Parts: sequence; structure tokens; C-alpha cells
Amino acid sequence: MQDRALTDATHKDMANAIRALAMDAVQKAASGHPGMPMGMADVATVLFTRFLKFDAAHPEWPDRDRFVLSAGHGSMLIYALLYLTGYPDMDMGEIERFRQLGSRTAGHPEYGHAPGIETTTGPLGQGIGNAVGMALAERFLNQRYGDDIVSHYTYCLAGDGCLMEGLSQEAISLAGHLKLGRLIVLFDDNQISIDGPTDLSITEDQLERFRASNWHTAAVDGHDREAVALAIENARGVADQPSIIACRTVIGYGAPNKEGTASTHGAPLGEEEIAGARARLGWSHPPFEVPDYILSAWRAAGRRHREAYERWTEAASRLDAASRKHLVDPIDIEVAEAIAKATNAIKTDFAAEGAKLATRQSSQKVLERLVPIVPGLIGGSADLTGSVGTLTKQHAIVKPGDFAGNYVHYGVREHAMAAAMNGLALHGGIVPYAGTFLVFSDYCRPSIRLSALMAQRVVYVMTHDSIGLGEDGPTHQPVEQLAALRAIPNLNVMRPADSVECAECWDIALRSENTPTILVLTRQGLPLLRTAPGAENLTAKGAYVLIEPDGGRDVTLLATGSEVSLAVEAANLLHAEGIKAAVVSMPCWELFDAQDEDYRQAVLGAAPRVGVEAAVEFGWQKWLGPTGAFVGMRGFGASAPAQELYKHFGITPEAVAAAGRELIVS
Ligand SMILES: Cc1ncc(C[n+]2csc(CCOP(=O)(O)OP(=O)(O)O)c2C)c(N)n1
Repeated sequence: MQDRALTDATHKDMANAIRALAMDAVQKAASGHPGMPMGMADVATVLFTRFLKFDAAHPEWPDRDRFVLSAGHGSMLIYALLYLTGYPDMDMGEIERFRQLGSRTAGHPEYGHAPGIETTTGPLGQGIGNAVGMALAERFLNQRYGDDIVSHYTYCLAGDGCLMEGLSQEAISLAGHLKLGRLIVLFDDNQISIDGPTDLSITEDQLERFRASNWHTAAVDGHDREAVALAIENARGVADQPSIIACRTVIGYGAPNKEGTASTHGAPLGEEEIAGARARLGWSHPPFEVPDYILSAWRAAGRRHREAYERWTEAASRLDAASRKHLVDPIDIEVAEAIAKATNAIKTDFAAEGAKLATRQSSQKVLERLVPIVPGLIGGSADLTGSVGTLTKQHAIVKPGDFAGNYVHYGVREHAMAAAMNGLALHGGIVPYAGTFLVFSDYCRPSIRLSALMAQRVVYVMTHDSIGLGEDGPTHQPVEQLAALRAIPNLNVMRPADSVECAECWDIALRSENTPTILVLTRQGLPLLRTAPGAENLTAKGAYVLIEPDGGRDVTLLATGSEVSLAVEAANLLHAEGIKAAVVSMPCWELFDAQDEDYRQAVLGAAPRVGVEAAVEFGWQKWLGPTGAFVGMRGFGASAPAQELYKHFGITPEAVAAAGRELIVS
């Protein structure tokens, strides 16, 4: 058992400080969730004062334990803890500005708002998925750096809501399979959610569920600090199973009339109830005041690992400079340069070979070269490895309890794969990528949205990107996914037209430190269009002119991915008739949008425009203007060979040429 120095009285005062800050901040904001922080205050006090390895003065310490508040609505719990333990940027002013514009204390914890917030949570279940990724990152890096440099736990606080979400099942199943023994979930087992008691909607035995997934389980009274401490101690001793500790708590603990009820979940308690809670808890201090003796006990907890931190700094100073840097930033300037150089070499090779390749194959060839030069690049797939081309000869497979590899078989768990990739990226030291079919990006979408919101470098390899996948039919043929993904801010949706563009896309994806990428790749072979690629990464501009006719344009054909070669054929048909057609390849709308007005105008031109994409039209108006025409999908696809489908749905060079002709005539 670690440090038993706290007396019962001190523990009680320290936990009550959390409760008071939570109820007072929510009351002042007239909005928020006091119940969970009040209920979990005892558990959190035990964790932060006796176990969690952190140094509040050095929140970026790479070997700190990670604390993930999956039940993000209880954000006041983490804000109170960060303030009390003395993290920078979290003073009482921030607590008083809870949920106000520009504060560090947003409604739900937001990554980047303050040190100590390890991930953005609020969408229930995501935090568990992130924690699985973080625990996995720890094992990868431990394998590479050794115990002196990387050896820490990941703690995740999850409520009934997190465990009801389907994502939790995928995540716990994956963690149990991989034997992530350093993952410890503290389950706020208060049996209350928004609608009322949880038995309104769920009656299963949660711990049985976890046991079935190879987890170590325990159940304790969450207000008995020694029982909680013993359970955490035991969990830390289990090396080859993740652990869950069901902490039976009372939501809104201390509120005389409301505790134990859903009314404390997500609304201010009210002045009268708060006064009653103060009396009941024996907390006589005014709002937003924590007496010195309590604050100093908390601040001491914030410093208790200072020596460990210093030992770590000393050990890290013995690493070579590159390894030390890559622990937090796997793609530094040198690696970025190596990526750019490799990309150029690959482009040259692709051009020399001139082969017709599906972009999923081109992507695999690119990875073959990049994996050895990017430290911390961890690949994977949701049981579609052979189809999506994410595995290379450079990979070794990660096995349960064995993290020497660099490729994860995530299984058919797309959502957990995406959430875990966020955790891998957030942990630091890792650049995650993994693949599935584009149509199943819908199964990853909530986590993709968070990759974008948190500005994380996560690369999603999404293949089988249109009716071009053929016989599998409309269930597997994405039509609306491109538009839906393009609607997410800070997400680069990249659809390369050939091998050269594909290499350029990977280059950008890996070097986009603050933006996730979706690589949208084909199943079917595509001809090489960029036959003489220069060193410049044209894809970085988002769109560029592939064919510029002599003597001005009559029409501009805009296309992405597999439809760029159709546009080129259409342009040839039009040229034969004396119509001057330009072709613009638009692999990434978001990057094109970020170019200056002059460049965009020069690329788009003044001539009438035809857009071509084997997907729905939604979003294309932006580029086509009111007079443009669109050749693409108007509904779901069908099951047939790809060539026939293109004809059936009228996405052909002839149709594109006809659309261009019509625009000129009208
Ligand atoms: C994916 C998702 N669905 C719904 C919500 C809205 N929501 C926030 S908290 C909550 C209930 C959570 O219950 P529990 O985890 O038991 O929290 P407690 O009542 O104990 O605070 C719901 C439905 C959400 N944040 N995320």
C-alpha cells in the first residue's frame, strides 16, 4: 500500500473541497453537472493523493500516469483537481468562469485548454477508447525505451453512460485481448443516469461483461477510501489484464434532499440545497474559498512525485537526442525531411514504372518505404488488412502482452480503432494510422470528429471508395460519406487520382501535425496521370491544373480520385471536336480552400465548370457555381462489375463530355 499519510479528517476535507468547488461553480454558471464530481470526490482524492504519478509543475512529463475523465460531463471534477493540485493555468478565476466563453473550464474538458486535460471528453464512451489507445501507446514505448523512460498507468473514470455505449464493448474487448494490464477503469457505479435509475434501461452485470473480456474486476464502496485504495493497489499488481473497479457511490453525495437522485446529474443544486450540503458535509467556507491547510495538503499531493520526475529527467538525459525528441514528437524536422525525400523517390519510381494501380495498392507501396523512416508509426486495420493495404513487409504484428510489433489487428471494431488511435496520438510518441472501407467511416465518425476537434495527427486509410468497388453492392458503396466527412472542420479528406498523388497525400498526412487525414482510396486500378512529377507536392495545394488547353478554356472539368482519369478522357473527346477543356484534379478540397484567392481563381478559371465524382453532389456547388453541371451519383449504387456500374449510373467520359458541351451551347 502506498502512502497512508492522510488522516480520515484530511481526506474528508480534501474530498469536500472538490464537492464544494463543483456545486458552487455549477451554481454560478447556472449550468453543469454537480452530481458526478460530488459522488466521485472520494475516489478521485484517493487516486490523486496516493497513486497517480504526476507532477503538477511539469504536466508534460512524458512518463506521467494518464487520467482520462471519460464521463466528461463531470468536468468540474478534473477542473477542481487541477486547481487543487496546483497545475499551471488553472487558478480560482478559471473555476469561477466555469462554462464561460474563453475560459479554460469549458462545459466538457477540452484537450488543449489546460495542461492536465489529456483528452476531450463528453461524447460518452470515447474516453474509454482513448484510454485503451494511451495504455497501448505506453506499452509500445515501454518496449522501445525501457522501464526507466516509459512505465506508467492509464486511469479512466467512466460512468454508467460510458459503459452503456456500444463503443465501450469494442474498447474493453480489445484491451482485454491485448492484455493491457496498465489500464485501470474506475467505474462510477452510482446506478443513476439522466432519465433516472439505471434499471430503467440496463440490468446486466457489468463486471461479468468485463470478466468475459479478460479483465480483472473488483467492486468497492466508493466512499470507503481504504477499500478504494486497496482495490487500486490490487489492480496495479495485475500485469496481464486490464482492471475495472466498480465504485459504488452516491451521486450528488452530501446534498441533503437530492443526493442519490437524477436531479443532481445535470443541473445546479440551488442555493438552499447547497446550504444544506455545506452543513451536512461540515464545509463552512464561502464559495470559491479553500482554506490554506486543505489547499496545502492538495498542493503537496501535486508535488509528491517531484523526485520521480527528477529521476526520470536524469534518465532521459542519457538518451540520444533523436530518441529523446521522438518520445514526444515522432516527426521532427529531420524525419519530416526524410519523408519528403522518400516521397519524391517514390513518385519518380511510380512515374518510371507507369503501372496501372489501385490507390490502395499505391498506398501500400508508399507505406513500405515510410514505415522504416518514421519512428512511432503504428499501423492497423479493422479486419480488412489484405483489402486496405495497411500491412507491409516492414511490419511485425502486435500480440497479446507482446508489444514489440508495429501493426495492430483491431478486429471488427472500427469505432474503438478510431477512438484508440486518438489515444495513441494524444499520448505522444506515436503516429497512428489504420484502415477500413470508406463506407464504414460512419462507424468511426464520432471519433474522427474528435481527432479533428483535438487537432490530432491520425491517419484514416479508407478504401473501396465508390461504386468502383463493384459487386459488393450498395451496402458497401459509399455515396454520401465524402460529403459527410468534408463537413467536419479541420479534417483533410484526400482522394488521390493516381499513385503519384497518393504518395503526395501520405507526405502531407504525416506532416500535418494538427490535422487528421482521411485517405480515400480505390479498389479498382487507375492509370498513371502524373507521368512527369516534379519535386513539388502539387497535392499540397488541394487542387491544381492537370491539363491546360492552349489558347484559353471553353470549359473546366473538375474531378477527384478515380474520376480524374475519366475527366482526362472527356477532355480528349472535347479536344477532338475543337472544344478547349481544362482538367483540374482536386484531391483535397480543404487544402484548396486554404489557398489564396488568386490561386483558386487561376485553377478554377472563368469558363463554365463540370464536376465529376462518383458520389452525391452535396458540396460541389461551392466549386461549380450556379451555372455548373455535375456528373456523379444521384442515389445508392448497385451490385455489378465496376465498369458496368459506371456506365449504368452515367459516369463516363462521354457523359462528362456531353455535360461540358451542353454548358458551352447554353
Ligand atoms: C454519446 C452520448 N450520448 C448522450 C450524451 C448525453 N449525456 C450526458 S451524461 C448522460 C448520462 C450519463 O449517465 P452516467 O454516466 O451514469 O452519469 P451520472 O449520471 O452518474 O453523472 C447522457 C445521456 C452524451 N454526453 N454522449
